[in-house]
Amino acid sequence: MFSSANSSIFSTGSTSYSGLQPLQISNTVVKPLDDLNTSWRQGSSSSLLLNDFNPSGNIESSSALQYQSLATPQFQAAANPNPFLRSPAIFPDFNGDGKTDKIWHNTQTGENAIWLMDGTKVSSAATLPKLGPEWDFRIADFNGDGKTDVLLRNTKTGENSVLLMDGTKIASQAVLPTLDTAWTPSIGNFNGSLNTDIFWRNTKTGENALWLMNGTKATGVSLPTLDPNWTSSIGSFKGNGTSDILWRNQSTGQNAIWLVNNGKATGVSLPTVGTSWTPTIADFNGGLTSDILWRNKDTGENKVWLMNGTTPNESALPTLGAAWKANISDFNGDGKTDVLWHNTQTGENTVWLMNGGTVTSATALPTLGTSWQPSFGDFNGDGKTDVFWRNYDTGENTIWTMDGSKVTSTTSAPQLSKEWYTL
Ligand SMILES: [Ca+2]
Ligand SMILES: [Ca+2]
Ligand SMILES: [Ca+2]
Ligand SMILES: [Ca+2]
Repeated sequence: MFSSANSSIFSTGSTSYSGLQPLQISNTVVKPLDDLNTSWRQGSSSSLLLNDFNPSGNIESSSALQYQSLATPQFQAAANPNPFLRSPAIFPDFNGDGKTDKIWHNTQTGENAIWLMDGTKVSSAATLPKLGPEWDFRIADFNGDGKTDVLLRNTKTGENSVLLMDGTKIASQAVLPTLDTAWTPSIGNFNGSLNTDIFWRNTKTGENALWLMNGTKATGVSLPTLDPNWTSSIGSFKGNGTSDILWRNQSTGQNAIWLVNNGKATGVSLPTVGTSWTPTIADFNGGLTSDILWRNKDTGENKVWLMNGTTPNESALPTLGAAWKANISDFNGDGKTDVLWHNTQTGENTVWLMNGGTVTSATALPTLGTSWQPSFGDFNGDGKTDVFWRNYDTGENTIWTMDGSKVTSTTSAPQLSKEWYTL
């Protein structure tokens, strides 16, 4: 969700992965998923979801291929005070060491790879098995062990599978029920267990549902229907750390929040904001609840809604021209999200350190040519977000280790030919 998706680091909404090619996974470790599918009953979309899944309880998916048992969960010391910034469902961390890892997809060969990172070094690299080009993916942590897992979704057939990861190995994988391709998944945590869950939205019918996950087991819950003009982002507005849903009506500019508790959604209306504005969920005051950054794509205006629960308190921010793209992260490690602005026409970069609705400093960073695209993570585990730059013309990679508004080191990472895309 970074790069094209990186404007919505806290949003695992359906738009977040739009720039990604499907994840294809090759050969060695596991059987092809097609083999697994035959062991799981096929079902059609919403009827399976709503009738079979709800409300009668748990459906255990086939987990025929258990290659190894999961390691005892080990949580690293929390370097950043904000759990959203440490989440392995937001920043990939396949070995749970608190250092962001990289996931790669080769858009020509369909190969996939993982780099486990230790600061600016690649401590371990491995290839993942292969699947067809129609597979898309989301990162999550379905078993709550602090290690990133992967939801695979077949965009042609509606098949779904889960890979529970342990470093570069697939610890187990399982096939989940098939859902019609109109259903789009987002990752959140809707019941307060450590395991992340799946919010499903049907973009044709407007139906909504949750799959509460426990490892490879899904419990389905249906939610109210909302017409398809409404698009969802996942946030956390209640203050107990679990996920809620921010809704925006793309044709009217209306906004609303669903507070989700115990599988029930309670709707709250927010003020209407004109349709040229785009929201990004963040946490600018470190209150551990979501705030909203609004950017106007036509005028370049920006504003923050600091949210007190579901009540917005608006602050205007400086205006930046339309070529500037906002990327939110926490570059000084204080738990309050900051903004790195990247100008897609000039390659200029500027970092805003934020304190609530105030820009406490705005600092120009080095300019890189426009072939370089940023992705984000805390690669050395010090709680401060670093920047991974990839040159999509040459295949070069460079890491900026960040300390607030300073780039403390610029280090080359191994080169990968340009058709490799990174999350
Ligand atoms: Ca890691
Ligand atoms: Ca996991
Ligand atoms: Ca910060
Ligand atoms: Ca760092």
